[in-house]
Amino acid sequence: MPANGGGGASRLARVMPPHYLHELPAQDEERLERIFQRLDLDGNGRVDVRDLSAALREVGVHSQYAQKFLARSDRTKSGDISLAEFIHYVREHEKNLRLQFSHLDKNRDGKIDLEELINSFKELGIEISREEATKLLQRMDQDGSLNISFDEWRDFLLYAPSTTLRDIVEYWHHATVRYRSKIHMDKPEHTSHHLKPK
Ligand SMILES: [Ca+2]
Ligand SMILES: [Ca+2]
Ligand SMILES: [Ca+2]
Repeated sequence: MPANGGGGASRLARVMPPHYLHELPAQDEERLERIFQRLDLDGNGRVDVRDLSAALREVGVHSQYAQKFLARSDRTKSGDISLAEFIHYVREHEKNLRLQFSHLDKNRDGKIDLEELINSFKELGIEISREEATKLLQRMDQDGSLNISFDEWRDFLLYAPSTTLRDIVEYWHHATVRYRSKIHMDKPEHTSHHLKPK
């Protein structure tokens, strides 16, 4: 096995149970293209900080994260993001989100429940009440199942500035508006890819 090249996917396959690996690369690319097209408000094939700020406001995330997202994904330093830059960045970001998700999902059932959430905070040295933890969980829990699936985790943390648990928690607190209610109000196609079998 080569020391560096191409190890990402196979490494994931070894540490992740099958339900962590449900999405095929082609589906994945389509999903990211759809997100990009929604972001690109004037349809010029580029996403800039204005597009990002608008999208973030819509999901209740502070627009300071728009600049951070741009800084991390704009590889050419052109001040905007092409589809290729977007896909490249988000894939890497989601891979890291997946690893972090698996750390929190102690019993490996593919969901983060309230106990797992409280325990993870504790490990981090953060004291959190049950009520507070429940509120955080509900912000991310789009389908009201009282736990967090990987898709919910991934969609909610798309614009998180890093995937360390500390940064995730800080971002989570900043994402003030209930994500779920917003999604249900507009753009029903946003959720359809979860429901529609390919
Ligand atoms: Ca660029
Ligand atoms: Ca679990
Ligand atoms: Ca859920």
